Amino acid sequence: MSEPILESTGHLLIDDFIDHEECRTLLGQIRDYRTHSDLLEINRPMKGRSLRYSVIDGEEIRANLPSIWELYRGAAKDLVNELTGLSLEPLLNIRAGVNVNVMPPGRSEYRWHYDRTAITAILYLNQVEGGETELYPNYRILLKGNQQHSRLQLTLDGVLRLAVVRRLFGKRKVVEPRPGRLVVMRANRCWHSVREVQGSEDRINVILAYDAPGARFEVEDDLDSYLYTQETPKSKDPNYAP
Ligand SMILES: O=C(O)CCC(=O)C(=O)O
Ligand SMILES: [Fe+2]
Repeated sequence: MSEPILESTGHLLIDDFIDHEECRTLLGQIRDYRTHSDLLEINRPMKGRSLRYSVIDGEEIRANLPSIWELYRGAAKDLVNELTGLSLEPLLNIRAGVNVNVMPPGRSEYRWHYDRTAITAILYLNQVEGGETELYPNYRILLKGNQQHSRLQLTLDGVLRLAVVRRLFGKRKVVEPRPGRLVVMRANRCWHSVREVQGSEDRINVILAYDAPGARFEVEDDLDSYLYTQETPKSKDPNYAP
């Protein structure tokens, strides 16, 4: 097993995880899916960068996009475990475990956030103008276990969100979407977002999330309705338990 380099770097970029031909095949399958199913459009205005994207959730992927489902449970999982030196698994929460994000040009962007999971891999399927992922790897000071939704964690997160603190202590990485490119990150410690998509083509990528076997997340229900439904959220920031 290789050294768990991810722990020190917080993220890793791998070009050509899959080749361009495979990207075209997956894009074709997503295009076919879209001819019979409407995408779910999510619009959550925020100060600064908002969340404006469309998504195919994991339940839909399992039922309709078997190649992506297999990639999630096979090759991508194996790579993640090799990179982390851990035995992580796909999430029990299938809807959140694997997503296709579709971001049309013009107004799409993805707000700053941490993911709920230990590891997320982002697989880009095409090249577009704009739509770069911005990340601050290993930026968060994450408390242990059930303190992760404590007042102290909220305070720490609030301090790290300040632009001045980010400038002083953060190391920002900018990743441009390229077909076949994979970014693997320690997602609950990596502050990340997506810049507005420009040009004329939808930005399409696959989000693959992993965690310890049987992991459960306190923020689950509220965060799922924020990310995967058009319901009004119960809290302004459901990344955090109220
Ligand atoms: O599309 C990206 O580059 C990142 C999306 C993201 O952070 C997410 O879906 O949680
Ligand atoms: Fe994310």
